[in-house]
Amino acid sequence: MQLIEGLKRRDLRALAKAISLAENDPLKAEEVFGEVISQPPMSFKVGLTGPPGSGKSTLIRNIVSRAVEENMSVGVLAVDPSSPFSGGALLADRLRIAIPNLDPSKVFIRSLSSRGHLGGLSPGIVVSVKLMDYYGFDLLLLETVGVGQAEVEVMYLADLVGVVLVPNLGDDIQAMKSGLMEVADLFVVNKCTLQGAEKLRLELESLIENSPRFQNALWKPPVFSTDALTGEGLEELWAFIKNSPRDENFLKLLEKKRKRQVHFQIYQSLLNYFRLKAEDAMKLLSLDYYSPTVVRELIKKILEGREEE
Ligand SMILES: Nc1nc2c(ncn2[C@@H]2O[C@H](COP(=O)(O)OP(=O)(O)OP(=O)(O)O)[C@@H](O)[C@H]2O)c(=O)[nH]1
Ligand SMILES: [Mg+2]
Repeated sequence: MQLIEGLKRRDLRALAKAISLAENDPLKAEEVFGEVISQPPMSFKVGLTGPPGSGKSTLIRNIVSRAVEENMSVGVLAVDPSSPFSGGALLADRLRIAIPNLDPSKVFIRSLSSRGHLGGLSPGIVVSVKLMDYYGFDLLLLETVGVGQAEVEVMYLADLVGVVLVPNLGDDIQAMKSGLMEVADLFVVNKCTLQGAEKLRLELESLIENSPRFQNALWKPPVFSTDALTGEGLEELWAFIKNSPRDENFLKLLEKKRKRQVHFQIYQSLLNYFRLKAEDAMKLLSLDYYSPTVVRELIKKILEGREEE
């Protein structure tokens, strides 16, 4: 198949087409690309998540610039809860403006919607990340807004996760911080020139110090203060990201994370399979009440591949 040949040649147009197929027909994509992408991870994947407007895309823009300066190839996947276009398209436009001589063979940007028809993580995401991973970018950046379970879950696909926060988000941020705490390997206090930035940084440091997750852990998330517009603190953040694949403690963490990634990928893939098959099967059902017997029948039919009967 031409598309597979293209993927093997690391042709970016083939990658773009393959992702479109994953978006439109995830089960088919798993079947078609299964063998090609059944490989150990090839790209170092860095995820950024955090509240809307905290500056994730602006930080990514800076990171891409730095990486390109160092002759690295970069893939960016912006995952938007609802629209597959707004976030990624905007990011791509801004990147083109920020880096005028952007070599299209070095930088690949895509956006996907994070949620599927029936809610939960959109079935195309796992395969899309795997496809981008297979391409073997020196750096693969994933952006999701840190609101909603599906969005935060995308971060389970990343090797290193940065949670981007900004000062003065109000009290509800407290709850969110604890949710984001679960996925964070590092924190970024962005817009650090705003009032309250130092307070937020201290708060985070004490949260990390007291969090059961990091008691006796070999990894404690560092906290970076940045201003993505002026570039303050970006060198430190970039140096940290760039050097982490060579950090002994990080490599130990990564070993655990990679196992969890595989579990997560398999789990999502199973969920998708049943979700999509069930969606088809339910179109043919007309029941006014819930019946476990019917559910069991459906499971049997799906497993036997007879769901279209
Ligand atoms: N003052 C200041 N403004 C910033 C900084 N970083 C980003 N901004 C601005 O904040 C706004 C949101 O930035 P984005 O990078 O789009 O934020 P985002 O987190 O990607 O937003 P969503 O993808 O919508 O969740 C833009 O107007 C940026 O110019 C910063 O460090 N300081
Ligand atoms: Mg964004």
